[in-house]
Amino acid sequence: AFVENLLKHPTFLNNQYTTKFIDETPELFQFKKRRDRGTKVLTYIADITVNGHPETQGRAAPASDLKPPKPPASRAEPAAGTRNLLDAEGPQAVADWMKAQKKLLITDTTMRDGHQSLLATRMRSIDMIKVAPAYAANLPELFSVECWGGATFDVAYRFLQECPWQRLRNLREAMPNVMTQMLLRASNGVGYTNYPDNVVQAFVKQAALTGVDLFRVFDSLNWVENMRIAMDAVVASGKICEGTICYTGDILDPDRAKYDLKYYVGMAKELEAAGAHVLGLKDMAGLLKPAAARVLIKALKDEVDLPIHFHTHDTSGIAGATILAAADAGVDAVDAAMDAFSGGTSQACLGSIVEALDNTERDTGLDIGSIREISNYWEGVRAQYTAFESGLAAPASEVYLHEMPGGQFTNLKAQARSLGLEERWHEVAQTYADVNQMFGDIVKVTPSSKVVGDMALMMVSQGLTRAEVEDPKTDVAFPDSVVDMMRGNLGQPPGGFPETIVKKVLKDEKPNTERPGKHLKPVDLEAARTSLSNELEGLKIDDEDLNGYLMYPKVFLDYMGRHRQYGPVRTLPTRTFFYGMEPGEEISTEIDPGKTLEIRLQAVGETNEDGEVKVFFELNGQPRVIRVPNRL
Ligand code: BTN
Ligand code: 3PY
Ligand code: ZN
Repeated sequence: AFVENLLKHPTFLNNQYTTKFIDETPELFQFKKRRDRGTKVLTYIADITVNGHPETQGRAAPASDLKPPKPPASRAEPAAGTRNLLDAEGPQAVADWMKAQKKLLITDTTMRDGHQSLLATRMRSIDMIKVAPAYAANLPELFSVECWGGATFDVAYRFLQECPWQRLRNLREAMPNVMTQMLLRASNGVGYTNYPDNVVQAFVKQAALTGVDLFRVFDSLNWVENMRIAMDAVVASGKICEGTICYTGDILDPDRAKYDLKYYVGMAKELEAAGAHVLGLKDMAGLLKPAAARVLIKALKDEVDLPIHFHTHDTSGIAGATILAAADAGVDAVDAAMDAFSGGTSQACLGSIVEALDNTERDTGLDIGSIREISNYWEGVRAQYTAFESGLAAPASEVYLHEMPGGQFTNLKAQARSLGLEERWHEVAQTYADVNQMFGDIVKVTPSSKVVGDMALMMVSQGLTRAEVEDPKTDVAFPDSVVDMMRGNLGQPPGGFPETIVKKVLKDEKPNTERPGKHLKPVDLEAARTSLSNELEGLKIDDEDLNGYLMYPKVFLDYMGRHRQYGPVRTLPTRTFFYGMEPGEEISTEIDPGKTLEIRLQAVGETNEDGEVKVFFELNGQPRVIRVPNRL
């Protein structure tokens, strides 16, 4: 029961760290008193200074003398880039342009997959927005900047107390010439479950309006049927639809014949026919080996007419070799992360790829000096997030055994640790592989990867083997996510799920083998807007907020509750946000465009008999006293 409850805990449902905040401080949500934004921000700083931030407690802290990182200066006015081409001539023109390039095109993933895979997705918007002008000015030849979607959407609301839409809007403004890119889980949106078709459509429409130029659309079971709603919506928005294959197995291994070359070429053709402008090849675990990349890229180039955009992870340590092999075989674009956010479960090192191709036929044309400057900035950013480092100390060939996606690896490890299974990690890895086989050898990527992870943790903690789970005579309480997937609620893998496991999980219940969205009623969007407005005391709800609420109703409402209490904390320096302030320290924070608060912490008082602490500030030179409960 313990494991069951833990697995159902909302933070685990979303593969994130636990937070004690909502459970332990319900009174904050009932807080009604109207206060100005300055006071709210001071209240936040006072609270964190006295009580600490729940997410960094007990974790390694950054060096006490760490300075906020300085972004590099812009060297020129932003030169025209891919974004200008998209705006002027549309998505097909960008696809044609890609194919006509000799140079290898590069996407920088630092602002999305880089920190999702290395820092549990915890990078705050301000750290991105500060460096965005340097990207626009100094690296206008980048193909795109991946900066939105995947897990970043809910983590922004849930853990960073900021609006993901505002992040996108600000980045778009600061980088007007380079395409922004997002990761979209097709009918699962940026969530973990299949949404009604009209919710997916509304979400895509809004994302395109707010600032996404290129949508990488994938399905967690590689089911093209379940990608059409999202792909059609992207095409309708006028933006670039990157229909994406998720790579698993090993095309050169005759024992993994389910995912052979023919399978991938077939899927690529389906995606081309479904209207993709670009073909994405998403190797989320980093399983594509160099020799296999040569074969696969060549076959895809021969068999489909789309430009190919390759994404991989460096968990095994040889992603760089695979990228160079793919470049040799004619891949059009690849993903990499800025040096300071590369390697391990993240992407390969951007600067090293640029150097490796320097003065070759595939020379990227990117300026290595600008890359170094930007990476130096990211190095300073990363140092502020030591609390969220959960890294792999060395490359691990074990990834070819378990096939965990880079974004899941560290999270699953953290979950294993919290279940007391840290010493048994290699057993978890083996069991993850066993569960994959038991489920029929499926693609493992959010959300299907989470289902496999839930099952593996449950089996290791209960000491169950695959044979015992499959034995009709043993009684097994399956995690909810497994039941849901076997019901067909994430769609169908190639060939369907094995009958043995479906029967065992569902007993006499019949699974749905049609597209899940076919059976979901459309949401009445205007009714949802009205009821949300009513829950928020008549607040006017714009389309961005409505779409956030439709993806994550509870997460969004909790965010709004905290926003009312603490105001705009998104522009606080990262150190202040996670650790509060020291007496004598001064910071400034721009709470609205042009409205900057100068904040100085004077002193922190003693806790009085009511358990309250007075915190003494100067706000723009005026003394202010804030009282907060001491909850320690
Ligand atoms: C979360 O992690 O749940 C949201 C971040 C906000 C946490 C606030 S900060 C001040 C107060 N003290 C806590 O322990 N939690 C809240
Ligand atoms: C996500 O869906 O968040 C992923 O990164 C999948 O690889
Ligand atoms: Zn990835």
